[in-house]
Amino acid sequence: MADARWLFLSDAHLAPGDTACQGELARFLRDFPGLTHLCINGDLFDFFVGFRRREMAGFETLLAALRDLTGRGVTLHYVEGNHDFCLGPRFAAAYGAQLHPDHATLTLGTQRVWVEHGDLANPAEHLAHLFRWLFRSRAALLLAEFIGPARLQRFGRWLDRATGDAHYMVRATAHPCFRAHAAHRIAAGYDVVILGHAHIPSDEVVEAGGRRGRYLNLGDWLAHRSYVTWDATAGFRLHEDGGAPVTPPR
Ligand SMILES: [Mn+2]
Repeated sequence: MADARWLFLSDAHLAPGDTACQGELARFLRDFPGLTHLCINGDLFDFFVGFRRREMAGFETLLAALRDLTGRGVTLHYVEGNHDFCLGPRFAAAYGAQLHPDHATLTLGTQRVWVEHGDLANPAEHLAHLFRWLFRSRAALLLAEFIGPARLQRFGRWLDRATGDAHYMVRATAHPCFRAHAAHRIAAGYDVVILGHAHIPSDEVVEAGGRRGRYLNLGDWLAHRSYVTWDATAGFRLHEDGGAPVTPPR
């Protein structure tokens, strides 16, 4: 564990067939120095559902990169978001991923870490909550198998265009919700809470329930090229613009 180097990243919102964006992220992951653990914290894809025997088309570049990483021994955790969900056992086996439909809990060094996409943090996102519940129901999964990946993807893209701008505005003005969500977990005994979904990178000390913890928001890969790293020496660090750390080691 002494040489472990973690990378946490979310909200790339990769579009099917966009090999330029997928290629850039694939190269970033492939060339990331010393990477031992990758944790994707949701919304890697703009719309992605796991099928029992089929794969959604147009994401081959990035999926091949994930398979290459785990093939060379990198541990892959995938916390599902509100745009990529129900990935299921076939996806886990194909890409060597450990799936977390709701959240992941980790211990890094001496710190207890809670990782969650964050779409449930904002009470104003009624529609997103409804879709999360609806899409993960057994009936929806059966219906998805019937509809098939190609038609479902067209539906997902339409849904995102129809609701995306409104959701973004709701998120952008709601950062206290994400901090409050983190405070709740810190009060419950976690030391570090990592969320995504807000598309706003953030690194804050949060005091709650007589405890002191840290709230990190990954921001997004889509616009900020932001991400978080952890190693035993530097601890957690937030990076922006695909490079230099915004926060010093602590
Ligand atoms: Mn999201």
